Amino acid sequence: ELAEAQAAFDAIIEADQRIEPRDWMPDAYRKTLIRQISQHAHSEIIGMQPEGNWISRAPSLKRKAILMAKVQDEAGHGLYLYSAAQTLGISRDEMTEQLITSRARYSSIFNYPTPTWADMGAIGWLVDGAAICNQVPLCRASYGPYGRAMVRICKEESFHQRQGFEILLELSNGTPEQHQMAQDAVNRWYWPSLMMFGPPDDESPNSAQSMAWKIKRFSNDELRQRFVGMLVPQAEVLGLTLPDPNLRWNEETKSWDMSEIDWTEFNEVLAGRGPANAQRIQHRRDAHEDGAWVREAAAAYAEKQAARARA
Ligand code: FAQ
Repeated sequence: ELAEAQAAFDAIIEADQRIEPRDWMPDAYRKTLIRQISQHAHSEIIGMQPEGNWISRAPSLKRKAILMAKVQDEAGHGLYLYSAAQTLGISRDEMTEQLITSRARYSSIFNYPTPTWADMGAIGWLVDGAAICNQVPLCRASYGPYGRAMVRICKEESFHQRQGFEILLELSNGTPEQHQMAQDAVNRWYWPSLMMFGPPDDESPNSAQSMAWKIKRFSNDELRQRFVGMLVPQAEVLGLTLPDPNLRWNEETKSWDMSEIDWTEFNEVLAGRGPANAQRIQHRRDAHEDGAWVREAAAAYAEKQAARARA
């Protein structure tokens, strides 16, 4: 019977169709999806912090309204993704507990500080740009609830990416100081944004199986290459440079030559020793504790409504 279920699962994957929550699936497939989707959800939620830092200091009312809307979208993305993970049999409480006790990963990128307004531009352009590059193929992920969540998320990320580009364009064409501020932000965010795609293919333990299951459609290095190719012409329009003197198109290999990524820095951030790891988790933990009364009130209200419905 198990062999039959496995064969049915394999046939769905083979035919490029979707696995849905009630379908039988191998334990390892379920586990890998819970891992990836919950990490992704945590990234959206922790990712609100670096930008939240600038809501009260945005340079105009219009910029403040746009930034608030963007950060609110990120909360929404986190919620769809937690819901998608819940369809696999893990509870929201369990995922939150894993995050605030530092047992869960979230994207390395959100462990860097945001000292200037130009960082809002660099995050939109580079971080959302990398997110789109990574997530557009995930719209076709074999697990239905994940793929469908990605469709809407990608539409919103496209808007986020444009707003970041526009912030940098305006700064780049502003005063010399503003131009320099934009360039400094790009210099600080460029390498960490390349690290968002994960370790090199030959050091990526999960890739082969995730690609066989059609969760991932492209390897980490393939997507990183595609991302760099997107950035080069956009940096030219911005009048900003990418901080890699070795970056050039190689006609022979049909790929971008680039300097070696500092994988020691990546591993340090993953080990919890990045510039802002401790602060991000502390802030999330405090918010969770401060919000306890809201969760209790909501549960009490839901219970009262249910009792009324029963009466
Ligand atoms: N940071 O074997 P692989 C956003 C871990 S976008 C931290 O290659 P996999 C939008 C990896 O988990 C950011 N950890 O793993 C936004 C694994 O550890 P584990 C979120 C990383 O899963 C914008 C180990 O290294 N996007 O939030 C990172 O096949 C602006 C070995 O790696 C997603 O999560 C990293 N950068 O490939 C929000 C996209 N890279 O779990 C606010 C969905 C690797 O075995 C503001 N996720 N690791 O302990 C994915 O596509 C994949 O999970 C990868 C990693 C590509 C990230």
